[in-house]
Amino acid sequence: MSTISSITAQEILDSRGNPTVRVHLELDNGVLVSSSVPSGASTGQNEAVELRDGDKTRFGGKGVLQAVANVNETIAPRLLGLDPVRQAEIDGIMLELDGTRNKAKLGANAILGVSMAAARAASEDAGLPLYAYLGGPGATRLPVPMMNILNGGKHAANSVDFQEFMVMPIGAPTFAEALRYGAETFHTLARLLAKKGHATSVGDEGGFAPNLSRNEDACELITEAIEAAGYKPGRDIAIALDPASTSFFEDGAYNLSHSGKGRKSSDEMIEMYQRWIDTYPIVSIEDGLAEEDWQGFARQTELQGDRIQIVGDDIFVTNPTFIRRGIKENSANAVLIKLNQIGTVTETMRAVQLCREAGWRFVISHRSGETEDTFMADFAVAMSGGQIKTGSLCRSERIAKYNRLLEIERDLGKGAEFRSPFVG
Ligand code: 2PG
Ligand code: MG
Repeated sequence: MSTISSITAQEILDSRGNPTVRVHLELDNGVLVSSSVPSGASTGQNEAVELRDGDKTRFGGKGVLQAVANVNETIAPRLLGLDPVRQAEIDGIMLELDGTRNKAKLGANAILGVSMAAARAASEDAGLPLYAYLGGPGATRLPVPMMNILNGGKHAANSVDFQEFMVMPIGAPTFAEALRYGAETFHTLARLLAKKGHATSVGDEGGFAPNLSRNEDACELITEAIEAAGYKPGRDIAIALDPASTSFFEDGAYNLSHSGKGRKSSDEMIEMYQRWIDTYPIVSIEDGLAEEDWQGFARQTELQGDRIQIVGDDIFVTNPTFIRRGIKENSANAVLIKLNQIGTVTETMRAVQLCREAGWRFVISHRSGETEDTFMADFAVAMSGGQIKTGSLCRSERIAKYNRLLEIERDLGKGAEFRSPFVG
């Protein structure tokens, strides 16, 4: 048995140039690992608290020195001497030390950094890759990627209200091929945009961020790009959306102000999605409605849930309490799973378990602020849900996850599975 001999944290930068937490954890046998915490922009109100210093003289108030100090001074002394395989106990001690409902005291960024580092140290100590340690010998399923190739909303400064337009290579035979389908479509979309006189600069997650006159144009352009890249829309490559509509829900209505399309009611949004589903090869819509709009979610699921995947992100915030309510109220049929929304590996795994028990799907997801840490790629294979959302086909903080999945697929060799949740 090896035990934790040191835990230290430091402030680093994420992909948007904002501070975040990196934790270094060492075992008494010399195993040394680190983990870095991601950070979101379109956050749900019930997410675990990301502790920021608020000191305007540093990083505009976004520093994380307090979270770093919480790791070094409060968390570390309590965990020294523990075996890192005792993940649930380690996470439980941190929950107890924090004592709040939403990790407001120590910060979910402090807690998650340690939680992920413990898992990684345990896997190294066991001589197993992280996915195999967390998922066991059954962790052989590579996820189908949702690749966000056109950005809007809070992730870009353009005229598109909806945050994410993603391609999903549902007909690819392997993960490596899925990645190639996506990359080719991405580059074809660049040429198409340039030809039509649009900008080809990218947003936070590496998708293009053109100024389009209608949100729907994004679906049209992507469908065109899929075809021009030599694929059949809907068979080889489908479309997934994350409007992130909490971010434009104001006074009880959806305010499409970026595109100047005015305000829409919940029902009007659902009608619009219906039209889009009938027109474009859409298989999944995440946060098509706002986190407060539980009724709208249930209505959309009732009307469209047998045709497409309805994913809840802001509404569930990876929190078993909200997921349970969603299951009871039929609010969706899938959950977006983000480690930092809930703040520990153990609780994230419990959220995934709830989905499995309810027969719901789940998608392991990055945040718009990422680092070179690839924990979530291994986590997606370990959880075997068959779906991952980790951005576009450029920007190394996104590509690092895809490259890690390529390695895992190679590692697994003939044992690797790649099965779309939307085919057969
Ligand atoms: C989302 C995420 C990730 P953010 O809404 O699903 O794409 O965005 O990290 O900004 O919350
Ligand atoms: Mg989302």
